[in-house]
Amino acid sequence: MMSTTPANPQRPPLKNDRYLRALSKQPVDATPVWMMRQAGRYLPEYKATRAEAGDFMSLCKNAELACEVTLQPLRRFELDAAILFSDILTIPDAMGLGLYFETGEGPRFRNPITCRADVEKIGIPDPEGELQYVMNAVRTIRRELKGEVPLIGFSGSPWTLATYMVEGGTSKAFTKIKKMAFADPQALHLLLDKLADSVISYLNAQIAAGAQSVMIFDTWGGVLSPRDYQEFSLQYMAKIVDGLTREADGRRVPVTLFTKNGGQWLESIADTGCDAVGLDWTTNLDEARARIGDRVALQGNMDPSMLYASPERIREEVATILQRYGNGSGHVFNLGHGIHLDVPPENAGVFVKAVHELSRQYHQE
Ligand code: 1CP
Repeated sequence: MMSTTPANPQRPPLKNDRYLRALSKQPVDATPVWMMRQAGRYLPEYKATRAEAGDFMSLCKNAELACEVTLQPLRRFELDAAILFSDILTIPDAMGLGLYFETGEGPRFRNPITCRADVEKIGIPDPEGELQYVMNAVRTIRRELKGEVPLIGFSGSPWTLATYMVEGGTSKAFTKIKKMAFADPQALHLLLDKLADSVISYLNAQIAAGAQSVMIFDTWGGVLSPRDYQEFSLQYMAKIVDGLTREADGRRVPVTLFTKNGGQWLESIADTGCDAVGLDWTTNLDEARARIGDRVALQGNMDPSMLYASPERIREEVATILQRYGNGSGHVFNLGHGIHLDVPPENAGVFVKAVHELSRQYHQE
């Protein structure tokens, strides 16, 4: 049937929809590929724009510059998706925790959560209020993409956000948040519930502003025991999946859940009702596909450190991963975690090209 919807000049039809098709397991001509952290410090042009902005948060808060750095990797490589340039810590910042970046030390909070009273005080940020700068970036990027490739919106998982909020920054042992989990679980549940509600309204606002797919990063879910993962992380991601808008512009808005080190829980992650599960490199794609069958699509899963290798070795690894997934749609190629900041950009180019060239044989009919 012909569409009767008038064309929206802000939202032209997609020229390359491989990424969205693969997430819905519709046939594709080649496996789509993008890279976690594809905009970032491994690109000299990113460093230049960041210097122009001053610091990282000023870059996130300037829609034109955030759009510029989102598009930079797409000018170099034939990526099949763009990802919003922002950070997962925008929500805790909007909750009043005072995010700042210590040079070379990663994110920090001026006012971390230390007790139940702190949790009780925080509210749900308004996505078109304190977080409007993120929605402005989404609107600008969607317009400037001109329908070339889809735009991915994202958020952190409640558990992963809570680790930064309670630890006060990045952590190795997660003792403060685990102390809260085991000594005052009600306080942590209250925090996770507020975060889940915040993520739902934040991602739905990103979708309304133009994000065509969303991804939830659960970077630290893998530090929990199986039971605690279910209780403190997965339960809240399932609540988010339930609360998300799943269609926009007459098309499905696919949701990808990524738990780093979550390979042992693939079945339960798939059971949340998400469209795709992101994998790091510690699970083989053939085994993952055998375990979850055709229930969801899979995203991943090359070790990002492979991008230090020779072009031949990178191509060989891409070939192995494609072969493990096998024939048919349902695979979005990616790194198993973010690209490292000292990777030569040419090697990322070899990787992206190899995925397109070597995958066509798996999409013959
Ligand atoms: O320029 C700089 O010095 C800042 C480095 C940087 C960048 C480029 C940070 C600080 N955040 C980002 C952008 C970012 N972060 C994006 C968009 C860019 C893209 O993908 O192209 C995304 C999706 C994120 C998500 C993010 N931030 C995650 C989840 C994904 C993951 O890598 O596990 C996490 C855990 C963060 C927290 C964060 N923000 C910044 C850093 C260095 C970190 C990680 C700190 C840590 O290891 O604990």
